[in-house]
Amino acid sequence: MKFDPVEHPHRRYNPLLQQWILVSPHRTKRPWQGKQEDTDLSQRPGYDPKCYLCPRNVRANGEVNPDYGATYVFENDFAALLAEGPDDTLMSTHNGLMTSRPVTGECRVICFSPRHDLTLPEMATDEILAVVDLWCEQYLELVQKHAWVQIIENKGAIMGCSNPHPHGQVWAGSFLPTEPAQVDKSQREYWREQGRPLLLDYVEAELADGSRTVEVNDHWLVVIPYWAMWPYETLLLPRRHVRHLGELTSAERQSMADILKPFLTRYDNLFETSFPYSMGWHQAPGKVAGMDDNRDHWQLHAHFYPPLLRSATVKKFMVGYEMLAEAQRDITAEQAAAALAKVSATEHFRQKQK
Ligand code: H2U
Repeated sequence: MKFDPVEHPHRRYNPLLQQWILVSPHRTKRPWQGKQEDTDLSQRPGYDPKCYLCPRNVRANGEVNPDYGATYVFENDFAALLAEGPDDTLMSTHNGLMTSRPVTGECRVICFSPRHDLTLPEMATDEILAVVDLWCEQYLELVQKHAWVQIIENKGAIMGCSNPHPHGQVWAGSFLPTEPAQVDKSQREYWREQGRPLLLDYVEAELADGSRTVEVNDHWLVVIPYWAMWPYETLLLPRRHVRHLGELTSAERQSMADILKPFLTRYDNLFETSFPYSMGWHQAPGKVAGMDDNRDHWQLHAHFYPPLLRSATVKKFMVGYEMLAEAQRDITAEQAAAALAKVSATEHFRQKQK
């Protein structure tokens, strides 16, 4: 039988995580009588007196936000990582079956805009650029002191986001977390074998192929990765070797803002909803105990993991087989890219509704 990736179940390999994922394209034909998510299409006010992220408002700990005009950063009042703690010692008993070690770090909240009613794709490009600049500054400052700086955005109630005000977070800690540790190892091995960054070779392969490309400009590429796990998962990648956000030129920062706008507009237009996702940057770690200082194998990249599958109300559940055996997806990466290519990158659905 001749292999047809649109008909035949197959597995694809994720070289960053060194894991396989199961692709079952024929499964999109199954009927859906399961859970439907709520959609919130209500227009929020530009300022909400009850929002703890809006300018001039009082936060949960009693502090007052300044009357900020663009972006605003503050220490998370409920930080998961704390600056002070016991010395890092490995505590291990029962032949290593019960092992732990203390960690330290800091967490910040980053407000993208004073406007309560906006999200990144609805912001002007120069306002998005202010967020890009903030990501770069936060990384450069925090990587001096910490092993790993994780910049994230959780968008939408479905992703557990507690507040619709446009914002992200930064968690910086004394250790290399599990996923970045694997991505470091994979890139290091590829670099040793090929003498080039893994993700730079990948960018060139995707640019030559084109079937998974969502957006491309002079400096950046957005693709549905060949090994995507979430239905509309994307990777945002620079087109040259860049190890971290601090190495971007001002033209590349501008160009990132230029590509985020149409790319995220496509996301929102796909199901005519403010597209929920978790996104985050992976980039060169700082000083890591027991690791050399060479970071040449690293290539900066951002992952976007949106949960929606069929519509604004039907999400992909990572349960059952996914939890107990292996991640699985229904539509192929190429089908997802084709669906995003069909919708407008320039006119946001909310503008059309007005
Ligand atoms: P999420 O909506 O993604 O959960 O992010 C909001 C963060 O804001 C959350 O981590 C913090 C929460 O701890 N926060 C404050 O630091 N101060 C507040 O007054 C409320 C929420």
